[in-house]
Amino acid sequence: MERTAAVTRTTKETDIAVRLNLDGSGKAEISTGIGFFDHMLNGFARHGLFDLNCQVKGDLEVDCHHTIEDTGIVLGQAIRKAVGDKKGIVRYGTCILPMDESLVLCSLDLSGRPYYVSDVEFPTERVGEMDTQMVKEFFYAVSYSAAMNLHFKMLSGGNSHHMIEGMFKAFAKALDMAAAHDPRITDVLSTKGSL
Ligand SMILES: [Mn+2]
Repeated sequence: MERTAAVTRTTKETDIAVRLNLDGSGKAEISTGIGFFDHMLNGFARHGLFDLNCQVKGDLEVDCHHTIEDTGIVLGQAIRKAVGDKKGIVRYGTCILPMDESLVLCSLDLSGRPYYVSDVEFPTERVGEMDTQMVKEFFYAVSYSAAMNLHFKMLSGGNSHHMIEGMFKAFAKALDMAAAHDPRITDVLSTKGSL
């Protein structure tokens, strides 16, 4: 059975609809109004082999902040819903991913306890229409709304586009690993008995 979730969220600032299939094949339909952010979400779906439909209408006349942060909230909610009771899944996922000169580490735990840690600083303020400050806001929102412990370390940085793209792809592959089933795990992988 495929693990899917559909989440919508409407506020005075944004109108967001996300459909996610953790057991997909990398099909993405993304429209956020921010070209570079679309490029990142496409990479997330493709490299995590998730199916992701993400339709966002945000107040881009203000700036990109609400649109990107709120997409993180809704994507996190969809991840949390799609992983469900977490029975039989690996729970932890880690990826070290190269993107030309950049090398990024992402490690996460679908622990039920939100925590976000990152040492990443970007050399430029923007990539396209996206403020690089919003990378933290996006992943922080994903981490608390998915209730996951999420870490990033930039082992080697350089070009902001490469650094951010490496983060989205490493996150996708780490999440795919954490959400994967292991036939040896018959219940929830925790000595507490729940996650
Ligand atoms: Mn690119």
